[in-house]
Amino acid sequence: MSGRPESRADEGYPARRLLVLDDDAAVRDTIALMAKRLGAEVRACSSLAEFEALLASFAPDLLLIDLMMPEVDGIDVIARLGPHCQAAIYVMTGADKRTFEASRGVLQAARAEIAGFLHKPFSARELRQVLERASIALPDASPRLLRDRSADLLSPGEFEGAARSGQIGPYFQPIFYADGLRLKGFEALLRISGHSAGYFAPQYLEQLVHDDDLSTFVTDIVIEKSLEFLADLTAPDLSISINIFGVHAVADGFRERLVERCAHYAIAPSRVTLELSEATLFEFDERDFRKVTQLRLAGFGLSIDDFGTGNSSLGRLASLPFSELKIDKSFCLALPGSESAEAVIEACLGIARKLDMTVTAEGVEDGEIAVRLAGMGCHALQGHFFGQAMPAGVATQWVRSGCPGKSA
Ligand code: G
Ligand code: MN
Repeated sequence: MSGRPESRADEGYPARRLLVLDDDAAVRDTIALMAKRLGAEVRACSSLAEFEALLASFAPDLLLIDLMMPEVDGIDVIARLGPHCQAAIYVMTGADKRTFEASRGVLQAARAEIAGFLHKPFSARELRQVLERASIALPDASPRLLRDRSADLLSPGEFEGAARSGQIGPYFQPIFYADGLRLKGFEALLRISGHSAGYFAPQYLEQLVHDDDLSTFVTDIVIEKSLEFLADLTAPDLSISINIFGVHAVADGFRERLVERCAHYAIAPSRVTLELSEATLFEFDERDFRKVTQLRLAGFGLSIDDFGTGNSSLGRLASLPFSELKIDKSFCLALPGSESAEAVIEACLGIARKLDMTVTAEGVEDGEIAVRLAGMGCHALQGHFFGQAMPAGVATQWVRSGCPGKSA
């Protein structure tokens, strides 16, 4: 950083239009000064009336809203913005940590699209990260990058059409060993080609959950394309993780078909990990337990995905032969300031150690968190810091050229 100008506007980041709502004049002035230096255009205000007027006249693309103001309730302000607000919303507060975390939970529950949270006092560097993140509109950008995407959303009929015509398939996101240097493999993530730049809305997953025929069709494509991708890589150390709905994993004939497809591509089952969400476990009965155990006995890795968000009991986790636990990204994203997220991650690592499971942390967005998670004992790391999901051809080229841009 030494001697570099503060402004990033000259490095290809489009100027941001930032609107700040805070009752404290000193905070408003400081943020305005920091943001201007970073090349953003700034307006700041302290009342709801001014805020709403500026929202219309200034048309900000980034909002920074204080949650603790004597006369305005930040949570209500955000609730009033409604789903059509085009700006990325960042909230800030100087509340104590647990209140801050609870507010964050309330906001996330009420409105999924909060772009980020800043705990006061924050540094110019933290603000810079916010401005930069909001500026880089990557195609596979995290849902935290805010745009109202409802206009892009395919109707259920269009979605089914896209799936049936082969436009829905896997992109591949890299997973690194915790040293950050060695590639472990990829996770196959569903994306729609040629539409919404690869974004996959939660509504589509819902549709798949409710349409067994369509989800079976899509799952078969994902498995086939993933195995084909892995075979093409011609790198026998690399593995692939595939998300599977519980109902498919335990369906009659699934294991036999998967064994046959792996044999077709000369891929050892141990290189294929099936990810089942923690919530799935809750629905499993005895027959399902047997089917899942048989998958493991056939040599496949079994991963419990989004761990920490479902309702599974530790007893269930212990009685199934999972080989990997994937800590849900919400905990890793919250890690910088959240003691409760740290507690959950430590508890996950503790139980995994006892049950002889490896641990992969998802949602690793910066190097400091990567180092911290590695230090805590995670085996593998996945997230935008290491790379976004890429189409098969791009991912193959990326591996062949030595994984450029791998950061740690
Ligand atoms: O449910 P599962 O854990 O398989 O979901 C993975 C999802 O997480 C994908 O949609 C992927 O795009 C997203 N994702 C991957 N890496 C990151 C990251 O670093 N940050 C965030 N916010 N999301 C990520
Ligand atoms: Mn997953």
